[in-house]
Amino acid sequence: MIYDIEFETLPREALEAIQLRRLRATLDRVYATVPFYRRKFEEAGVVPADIKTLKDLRRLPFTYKQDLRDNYPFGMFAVPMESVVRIHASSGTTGKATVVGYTARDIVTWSTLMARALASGGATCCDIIHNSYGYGLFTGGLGVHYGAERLGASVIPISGGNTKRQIMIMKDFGPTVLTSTPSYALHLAEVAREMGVGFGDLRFKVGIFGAEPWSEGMREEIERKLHLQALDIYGLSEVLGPGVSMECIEAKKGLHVAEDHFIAEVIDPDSGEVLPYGERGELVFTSITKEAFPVIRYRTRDISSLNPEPCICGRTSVRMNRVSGRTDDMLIIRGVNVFPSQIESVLMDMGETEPHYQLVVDRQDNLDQLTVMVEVGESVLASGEVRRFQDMEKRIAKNIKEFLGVSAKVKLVEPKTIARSEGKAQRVIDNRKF
Ligand code: DLL
Repeated sequence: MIYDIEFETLPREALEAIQLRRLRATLDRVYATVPFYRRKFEEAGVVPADIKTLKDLRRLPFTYKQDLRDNYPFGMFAVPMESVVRIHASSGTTGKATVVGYTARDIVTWSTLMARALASGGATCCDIIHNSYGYGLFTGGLGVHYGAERLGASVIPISGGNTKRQIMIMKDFGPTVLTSTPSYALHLAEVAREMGVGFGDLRFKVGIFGAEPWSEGMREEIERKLHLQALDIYGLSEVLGPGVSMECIEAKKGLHVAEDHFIAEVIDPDSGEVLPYGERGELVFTSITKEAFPVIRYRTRDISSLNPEPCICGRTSVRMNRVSGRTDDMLIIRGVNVFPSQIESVLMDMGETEPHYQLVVDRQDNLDQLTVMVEVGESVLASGEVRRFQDMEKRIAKNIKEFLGVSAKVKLVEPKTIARSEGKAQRVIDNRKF
């Protein structure tokens, strides 16, 4: 079903006319209200009035995650706080998280886009949605929740974790749509099997999975183990949250971008040049309807390509191909975004270990496991007390959990055990298969 039949099936010309009108209004607004954008535009020698066509967007400077951090927490909001009704943030050490805000109208926009997304996965008001995305500062839980309510479906706000209870609720309440990260979906299947519950006996027909990279191979595995159709949903807090793009159940081939709200570009990450349709590069988004937190040419670091071909579902928007990786070293561990540099800060702030560390990521029972290997100095080693090492491992793990919100196993190792490199240090060994 197409939720927003008028806007989701606009002829290209009409869509572009809307995009240009909304883009220009957004540019006028950020120039007037966000000192960061005014300064950046001035440095680039452009004023909003210079943007006369959609192609002129290329004249505007990019916005980076670092810009958000530099303006922490609310420096890039385009409305006064009294108009902000919701705040979300991505994980990060204190002072480094990226914080985003929404006006009441932004929440309506977001809910509508999420209702569209759920509907493009075949959900209707008759469905019961089991929402295992985390509720909290992360946009997944509340994003899906508001969309489900807007669609008129019944939503179970189960959030993540407490897996056995989730399986019990699935048996008792009979949900028909599952929303979670793809890795948690596989974990649910595993736990259900251990409990003697077959997904084939549950009522699920579709699962809407995202927030982390996954592959076609993983789609097949999920569909086989969970007896449902697995669809991909994409988004990021800086641009909106979930609902920036979503696959349709008819084609299951590429994610329809909500182009009446976001302009998508794919660029060469090194030169910054805009690439033609079909070529792979870094996704860049400009929001054209958001009030509290508009973003202009935001560099997502996600790698994908755009496909303008018409889709059998009838939607006319451009589709982005599955995100195949990132241009930076950000890891997504159980849905939490983690930069190796954040772990490094925790280690360095504690000052008890050497600056040689490595992060090993594995997937056990379909759950991500992060192990932080870090060298201790000769003097610590000389003390030779096992209890002291164990105590230190526990304290480091506790600090990582506290500052980054991610559970890690910490393993202290002897001096010079971690391979030294001549070029870039290999900080991460990611054994997960996407
Ligand atoms: O992960 C929003 C979201 C919630 C999307 C629920 C889908 C479902 P952030 O925590 O800000 O927001 O993380 C955004 O996650 O830049 C990508 O690197 C990655 N990501 C999100 N969706 C996908 C996906 C949410 N479908 C970052 N495939 C993004 C691959 C994804 N990576």
